[in-house]
Amino acid sequence: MTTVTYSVPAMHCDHCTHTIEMEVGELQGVQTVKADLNTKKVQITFDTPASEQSIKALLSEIDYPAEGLITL
Ligand SMILES: [Cu+2]
Repeated sequence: MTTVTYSVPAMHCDHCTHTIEMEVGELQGVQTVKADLNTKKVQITFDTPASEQSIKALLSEIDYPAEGLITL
């Protein structure tokens, strides 16, 4: 299991966090998605077949591009 945290500056309301959590959560292999509106960060845990690449591609597709990987 891998955990990544991305900065997603495009999120600006509860609708955004809901969309992100729903769409990314549907990706096969994704275990949990937590979008935080205050910090504009999304924390995702995943296993194969999901990958950082597929998650970032999906975020771009739904117009919430990940601007950076935050290393904890
Ligand atoms: Cu919004």
